[in-house]
Amino acid sequence: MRQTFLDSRLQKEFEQKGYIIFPSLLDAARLQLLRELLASHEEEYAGPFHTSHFSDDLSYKKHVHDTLAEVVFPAVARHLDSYTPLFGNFMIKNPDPNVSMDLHADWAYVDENQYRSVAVWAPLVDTTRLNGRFGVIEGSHKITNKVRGPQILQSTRDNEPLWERRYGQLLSMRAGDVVVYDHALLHFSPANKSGQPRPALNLSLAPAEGPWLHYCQPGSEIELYDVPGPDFFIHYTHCGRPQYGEPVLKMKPSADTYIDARMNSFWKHKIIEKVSHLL
Ligand SMILES: O=C(O)CCC(=O)C(=O)O
Repeated sequence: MRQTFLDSRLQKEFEQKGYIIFPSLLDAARLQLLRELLASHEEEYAGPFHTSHFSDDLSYKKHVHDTLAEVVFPAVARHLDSYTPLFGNFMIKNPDPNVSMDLHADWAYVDENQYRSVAVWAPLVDTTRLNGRFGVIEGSHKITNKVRGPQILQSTRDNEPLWERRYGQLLSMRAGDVVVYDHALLHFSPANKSGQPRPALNLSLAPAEGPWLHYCQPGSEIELYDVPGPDFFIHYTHCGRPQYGEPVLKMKPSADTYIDARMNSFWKHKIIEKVSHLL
């Protein structure tokens, strides 16, 4: 497997847990630039959960992507083994006691049999018990499916609240802290009950040399596309067929089984991992 982190201890921890937290990675000057960017698009942030990813305003999406690539990426890149930004967006969770982000793993951006792609998630305010912290299921990146994308179901969706309660942990993060997580890691965030918006950013990174890919299921089959670069995602239509390129492969959705059985016995994976050094 191609390495993600330059430091071998970080690499080991990342392989084990599926994420690494970097406290105070974004300094005051960077946070200031990001808050200015946020303020400059205030009219966009309607609805309980806004992500620039699904905006129809291409210049807004591009402005967010370009600024995150310029401001956030260099701070993270020095820890990574030659990664490049593929797509950056805002994640703004407005106050609404009934809207949470359900458990999910992100789309796949690379062939995960050989490479790992990562997301950088960073809140632009301190996160608290009330405003929608970022939660993870540590180690779950080892058992999610490698074919992931819009409309491709990973699970029956019957048991997700149970897995979240049983295995989930909420990360305590302040403005400036960053979590770098494997796109295959299951994560979630509870509702924002604070009365104030909780802005955050998410920047997807992949090995610089490529190749990059995208799976989606616009109809009855899963389609695989080559991704030439960030423009592919900036011009992306809301969960539909990508605007650029032709599918290079089509697959039956049953090519991957649901993760329910693996998740229901996830505790076994945890125990085996804990004692693996004794075996
Ligand atoms: O910002 C959040 O609350 C959730 C973020 C998330 O799930 C994601 O970036 O995939």
